[in-house]
Amino acid sequence: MLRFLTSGESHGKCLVAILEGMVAGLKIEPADINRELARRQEGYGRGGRMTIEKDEAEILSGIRNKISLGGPIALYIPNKDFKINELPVVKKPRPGHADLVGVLKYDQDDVRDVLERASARETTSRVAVGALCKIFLKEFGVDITSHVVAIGGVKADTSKMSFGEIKKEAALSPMHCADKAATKKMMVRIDEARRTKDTIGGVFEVIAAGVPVGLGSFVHYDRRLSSQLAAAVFSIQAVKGVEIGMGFQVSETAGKFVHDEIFYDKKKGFYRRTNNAGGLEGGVSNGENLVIRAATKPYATLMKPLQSVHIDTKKQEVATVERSDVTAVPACGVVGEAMVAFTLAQSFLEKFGGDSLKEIKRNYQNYLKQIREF
Ligand code: EPS
Repeated sequence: MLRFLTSGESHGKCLVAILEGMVAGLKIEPADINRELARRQEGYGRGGRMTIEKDEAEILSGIRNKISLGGPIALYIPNKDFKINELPVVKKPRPGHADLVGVLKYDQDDVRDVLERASARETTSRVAVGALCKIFLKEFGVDITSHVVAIGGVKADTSKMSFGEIKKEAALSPMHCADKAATKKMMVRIDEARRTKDTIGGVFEVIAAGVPVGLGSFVHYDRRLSSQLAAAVFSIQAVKGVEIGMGFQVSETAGKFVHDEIFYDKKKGFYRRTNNAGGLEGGVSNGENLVIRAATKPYATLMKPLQSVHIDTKKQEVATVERSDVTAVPACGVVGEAMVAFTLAQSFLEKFGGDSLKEIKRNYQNYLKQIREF
């Protein structure tokens, strides 16, 4: 079973991740991990922290001469802004953040003891783990990308674009948005939110191409790939909604416009001309691209703070103001890719098994033969 743990506080010494269950024999280039970490730091609308940090992972164990050994892989990412012991106490919880529920639940008298771990800085570790999973999935021809499809109500139109075009255009956009005109409007929207000392959320979409038919299962609720992917993406800080394929729109559209008709070609096998299902039917991947969208709430630290209550005096006061982002949806998309990559890697290992890359590839090829000969 593939699993991972993360540790670390936003302004602590470092962030740590351990990925356990990865096969032996996988070639891992540290640059491939660091490139993903750099992508997570991008995006117009970020706060000052991203100019301080240059996230880079050091591989502590599990890899020898750039090849995975099959044991746990431990990653260490130092924080440049390491000042957790000097930071002031926080007494006025921010509405929308984990601040208040955190102090109540963990019986703390300083909100800092909560926010340091609740911070989305933790997603750095997840992206490092996701990068390892992406390297693994690449061996099977799976490619994952993300793009921002809405910010503060400004929507992108990418309906006519292919996976390749979206990936290329999103990489060129300061918003990770594949629609050039929308990128500009989104940046104006962010400037406006900054000016009014407000924050905004948005929607990102993760697409996985090259996923074979048959990952996940309809036989039991916790084996559905759709529910595993939704849970993984829902676990990202600030996410308030997750959709697959056509998503909520299916509820207002007639069946004939929703379900993807089935075709057959000797070379391609079974295929579809549309992908409203987002690559998932019956909780199982159907061989089309996986398409998962997530909506994030506006970020909880407002420079013009909302009403709150001092946790000691119980007097009405405005919430604490911490350095933060106006928006971070492009970064959320990169974290979404990582969570999708981890979930797919888990699913690959479960279906095809094996302790070495060679073994799982052999099993995978065998399965592809079964599908071809069906
Ligand atoms: C983040 C680092 C944080 C914030 C953000 C995400 O840096 P700092 O708190 O030092 O300014 O920019 O965290 C939050 C939005 C949050 O609510 O905690 C990062 O590395 O992504």
